Amino acid sequence: MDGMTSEFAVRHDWALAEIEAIFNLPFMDLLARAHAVHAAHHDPHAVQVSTLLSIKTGGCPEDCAYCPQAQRYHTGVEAQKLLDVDAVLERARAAKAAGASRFCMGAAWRGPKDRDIPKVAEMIHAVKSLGLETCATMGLLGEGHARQLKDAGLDYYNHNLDTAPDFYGEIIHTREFEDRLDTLDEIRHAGLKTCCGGIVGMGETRTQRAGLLQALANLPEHPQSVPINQLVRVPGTPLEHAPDMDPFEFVRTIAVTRIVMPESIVRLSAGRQQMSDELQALCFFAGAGSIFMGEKLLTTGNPDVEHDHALFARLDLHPLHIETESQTVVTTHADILEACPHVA
Ligand code: SAM
Ligand code: DTB
Ligand code: SF4
Repeated sequence: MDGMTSEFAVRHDWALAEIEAIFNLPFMDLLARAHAVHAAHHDPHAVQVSTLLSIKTGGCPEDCAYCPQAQRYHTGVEAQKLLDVDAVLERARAAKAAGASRFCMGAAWRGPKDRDIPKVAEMIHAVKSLGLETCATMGLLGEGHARQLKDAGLDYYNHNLDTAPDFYGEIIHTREFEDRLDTLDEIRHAGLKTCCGGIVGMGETRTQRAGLLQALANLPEHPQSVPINQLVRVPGTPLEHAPDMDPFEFVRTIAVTRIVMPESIVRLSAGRQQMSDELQALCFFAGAGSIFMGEKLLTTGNPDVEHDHALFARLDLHPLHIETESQTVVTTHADILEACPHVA
């Protein structure tokens, strides 16, 4: 295999030292290489747009040190019951009108109970029939859950590894890294697409960031969607005073993700509200091909939709065109301008 071939190949046998060596490349070389991989596998002018909705907020029994929804931390997030289907549909229609092609529903659960599944299945079915791709993130899945969600019309399930195996124990104590791998197996075996990534900026080392990417890239299949979240430091959580991370280190993380999982779509995920437009442009160049659009993530802020549309226009980016079984999703810039005429 020559150098070019191996650079673009899909591999599942990454050694930590190899990933660290990519991380340590001179910044410009790293970005050039990541962009070449990006352009070889994807349209670098297209960005997949997802919108998030918290369908069950707060009151979570888990202890994830980053999370504003853990009951045990005093973050001001009020616990709410599961939303009803009509409320979810209203938000999904608005997301579609703003240009989203995927709608992701998040629940602050350790995992769903058997009795929750029919209610969530109804939501998934309703959202899917709008012509949107569907994604759910609800924690650990029990026996048969993934299959029932798939049958309801779910396309993706999001379940993150969050951080490197050797840093994980400093962040979460109420579930093990292996529990996450088990849920990822359930997702894959049910025929769902996997959305799986992690968080950076929690005080981990560069080697540990490489360790997270190694764990992701050496899964039996690369997740189709890889969200890279920058920690949103929420007052009241144990990580509210986590040290600043150099923004260029974040760009490096996007670039290395791009290189080690060349066919996956890398999402520039949480933390965009804290980033400049220029930093986001570097992330798109380095291989980010997806964002969350909408004023809120789950409980924290996200850039204004108008600002994102204007950013796309300034960077000559356009939303990724996605054909669903039911209909074609709004995708062109002209469609968006029609739906939101106030966008310049
Ligand atoms: N409860 C489910 C679970 O933990 O899998 C689903 C919702 S949970 C909020 C989904 C993901 O959001 C987490 O795995 C984490 O990666 C991300 N997340 C949560 N709080 C965050 C924060 N403050 N900053 C960045 N990412 C965060
Ligand atoms: C993911 O990796 N990031 C999203 C989504 N998957 C569910 C969640 C980000 C949450 C940020 C904190 C909040 O808004 O509560
Ligand atoms: Fe609960 Fe998920 Fe937050 Fe962890 S990340 S505390 S499981 S809502």
